[in-house]
Amino acid sequence: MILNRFYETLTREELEQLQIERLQSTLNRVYRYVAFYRQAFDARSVDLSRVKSLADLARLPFTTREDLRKSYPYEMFAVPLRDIVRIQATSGTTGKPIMVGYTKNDLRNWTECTARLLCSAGVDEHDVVQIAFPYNLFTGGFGFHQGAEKIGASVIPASNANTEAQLMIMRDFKTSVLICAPGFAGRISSTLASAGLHPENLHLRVGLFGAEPWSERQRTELEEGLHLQAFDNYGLTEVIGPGVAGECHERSGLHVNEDHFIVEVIDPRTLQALPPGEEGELVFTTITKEGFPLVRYRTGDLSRLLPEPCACGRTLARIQRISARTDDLIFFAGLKVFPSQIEEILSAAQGTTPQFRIVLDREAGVDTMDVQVEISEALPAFDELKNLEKLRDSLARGIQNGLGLQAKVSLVEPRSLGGEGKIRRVVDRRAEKMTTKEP
Ligand code: DLL
Repeated sequence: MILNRFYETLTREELEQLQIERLQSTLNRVYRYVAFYRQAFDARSVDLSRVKSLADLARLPFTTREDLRKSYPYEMFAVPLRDIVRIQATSGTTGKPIMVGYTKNDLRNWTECTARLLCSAGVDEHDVVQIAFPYNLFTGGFGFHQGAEKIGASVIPASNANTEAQLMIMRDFKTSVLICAPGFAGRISSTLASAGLHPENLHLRVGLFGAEPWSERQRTELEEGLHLQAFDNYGLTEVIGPGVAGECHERSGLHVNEDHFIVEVIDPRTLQALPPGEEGELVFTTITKEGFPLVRYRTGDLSRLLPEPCACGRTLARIQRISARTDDLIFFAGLKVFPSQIEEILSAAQGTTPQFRIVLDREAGVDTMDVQVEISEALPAFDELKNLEKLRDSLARGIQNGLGLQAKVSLVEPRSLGGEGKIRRVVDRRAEKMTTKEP
């Protein structure tokens, strides 16, 4: 099913014409209203009147997460706050989050984008859609909610209720579509199995999963464990949230909503554009957004453009499922965190920057995080057990309060994690246990 046949099946020439018109208008707006872009374009002597084709994009500067972090809270907004009707946020690399704003038009376009992905997964007005993404500053809950209502489905904002409550709703309300992170879907599946229930007791037929990396193996397990057809969905808060790209029934690549976002793939080292088929970092330029437009935003996500036409009939380009990231972003229990954010909390509590290591593992299908922190020799009464316990608890509390993460903190002997600068910051043992099933 194609929701918006006009835009989803344009010829390449028609699409590029539309993109360039929308790009020009975006560039003029950001130059006029966002100081960051005015300075960045002026520094490169960009003449906007000479941006006449998509190839000219390459002359424009990139925008990075660091640029957005520095613009906290509102400096990247391209309209006055009175025109902003929604604010969402993503966690920053350190300290402050990245705030994004939507105008009424932005919300309309975002709704259209997620509605398209729901439609391409076969969701319609007869479906009961259960959204098990949190409804908060994170974009997953609200983003899909709007789209599912547009389709006319019956939407249940189950949000972050626990797996037992999700299952009860699912069974009693006859949920047919589940939308959440694949890791959480795995936990729902495990809870179902441990309750001795068969997936046929449920009425699920479609799952839209995303917001974190997952594999084909996880797809198979979720399909077996929950009796549904699973679709991959990709997006990021800075660009809009969910709705940037998603799979159609062919399930071989995610169609990018290219009438709203121009996608490029670049070599993250040379920053040069790569030809279709080659793996590199995804870069997006928004071309309809009013509140928070972005030019050449470096996502840190590695993927490739799939050049062949898709059998579904859509002409929108496809990207392959995200293979990895260029940075050390950790995906943990539905949350995203950079080691630098943990470091910041540890140093604030300890008064010094401690050596630390983050060990990620999986026990009984659930992610665990152990933050191993070297005790400073300067700490008074290092040998007093009570002091150590206090320190450990206060670090764990700091991580919980600051980042919402439930992590175990282990205090280890000075210099036991290795010499200065040699520590492997993150040890992820989950890959070999990347299964949604109980061991
Ligand atoms: O995760 C938006 C979203 C919500 C997408 C619901 C899909 C479904 P952020 O919290 O800003 O936004 O995180 C964005 O998550 O840069 C990727 O690294 C990762 N990510 C998102 N979707 C996928 C996916 C939302 N399908 C960051 N596969 C992105 C792999 C994904 N990684």
